[in-house]
Amino acid sequence: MDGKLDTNRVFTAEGAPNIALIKYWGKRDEKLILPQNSSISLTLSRDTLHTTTSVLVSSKLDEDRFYLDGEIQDLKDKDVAERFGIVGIMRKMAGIREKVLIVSRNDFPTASGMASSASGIATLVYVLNEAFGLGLSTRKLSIVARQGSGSACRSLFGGLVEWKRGAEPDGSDSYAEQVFDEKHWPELMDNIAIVSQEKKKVPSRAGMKQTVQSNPLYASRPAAAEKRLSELTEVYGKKDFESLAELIMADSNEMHALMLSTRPSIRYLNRSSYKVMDLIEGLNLSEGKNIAAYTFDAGPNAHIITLSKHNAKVMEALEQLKASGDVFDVRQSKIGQGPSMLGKDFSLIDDAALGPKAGN
Ligand code: 2P0
Repeated sequence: MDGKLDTNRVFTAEGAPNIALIKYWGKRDEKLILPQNSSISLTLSRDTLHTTTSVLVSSKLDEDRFYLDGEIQDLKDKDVAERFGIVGIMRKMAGIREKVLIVSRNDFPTASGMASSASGIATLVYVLNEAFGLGLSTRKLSIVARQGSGSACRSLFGGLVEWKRGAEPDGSDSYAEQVFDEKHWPELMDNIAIVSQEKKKVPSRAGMKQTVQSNPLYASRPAAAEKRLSELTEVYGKKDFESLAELIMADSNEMHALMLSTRPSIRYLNRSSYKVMDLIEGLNLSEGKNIAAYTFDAGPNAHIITLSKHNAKVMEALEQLKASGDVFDVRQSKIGQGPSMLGKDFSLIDDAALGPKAGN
């Protein structure tokens, strides 16, 4: 039994997922999580989707404990342990031995290709930096987060964020960096059309390894992604939505084509995902220009990037797919900021009992 814990020392932070516009799908180092190519993403608004994480560090805890969405996690489970390794890395950096109680909550469907691991790990690394008194720069935090889950490093910044591939074998130059902040293009937004809340069948980690190892088409991917990334940065700077949309859809389709042609074939998109693609392409055709772009992560849910002035048309078009039962919810998100600390009132750790507050 743990002794009485001082809940005045709870630290709480909030962070958000990101949606990659140029995708990361393949590692060159499995352990350090070093990618084959740089990637770039938009951080979503915490008003729409967020992770809240509370941490208590105490010598009175006799073991690390981690609750996710109200359920205690098995830290001996391989997948959990791989991601939780960042706690050990940060504890070592801080030179402390105390155990941690972590309570984390997502307000979006976990493991449905909605980047919950990115949001969760970025928020955890951010709050541990405070709880352990480390004072690391956001760049350093992105290097730690990367080792928990690659895409997590991008959620440490707001706006348009690049995860640089880097070249060093120790990963010291493979970090995330803000390219444009969220104020650069405030009209830009992401409508997330939820077509499924099922847990994905193939975890990204195993899937991308399979693609790199087995797919002869993969050879052309890293250079193509780097080229597209620099084009995207340029058109984003000029706020050229027409070109941005082309690059976004091309990169999503290229990644999903590589998944499809992996052996054994990996298919994350479902019939409803294809209907969203048809709908957006039809809308762009009828408008005579691109007013929206679809992009998909390792899951069937569609992210529809558009501008606020076109949003009513996009939402109206999506009504058709709601009526047919293909889309059952749409979450609208602006482009958001990186994580931030919350006050004591937001603590998810109960004052009396050891564990999450009721309802978490
Ligand atoms: C991305 N995805 O760039 C791509 C697009 C999914 C499709 O990063 O093994 O959870 O932990 O580094 O980051 C999902 O993979 O994989 C991902 P690990 P991660 O957002």
